[in-house]
Amino acid sequence: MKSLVKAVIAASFILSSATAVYAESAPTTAAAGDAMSSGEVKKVDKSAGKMTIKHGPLQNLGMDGMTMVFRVKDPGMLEQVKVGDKIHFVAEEPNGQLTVTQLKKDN
Ligand SMILES: [Cu+2]
Repeated sequence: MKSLVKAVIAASFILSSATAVYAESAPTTAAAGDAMSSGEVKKVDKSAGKMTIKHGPLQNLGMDGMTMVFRVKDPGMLEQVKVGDKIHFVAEEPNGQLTVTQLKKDN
């Protein structure tokens, strides 16, 4: 009887740890496609088509938080924001040029 109890306890440990691993990995995979990073606009340079962003971690680029210059995919993005604005954005690196491809001003 004791060995049966041990077997049941062991089995439930295996099941619960397997469930925990699945629960941790699933949301990351699902959200990876359209996850936006947070940032603050530090400079807008319309003539160069660039903006400087103090950004949080950029998971898709494997980059930690820092302040840096980005190109923008659409020059109109530079009209939507001003220095000091808090934003959410997606940056990609299509031709070795870090480019903001999506931009949303925080409310
Ligand atoms: Cu950076």
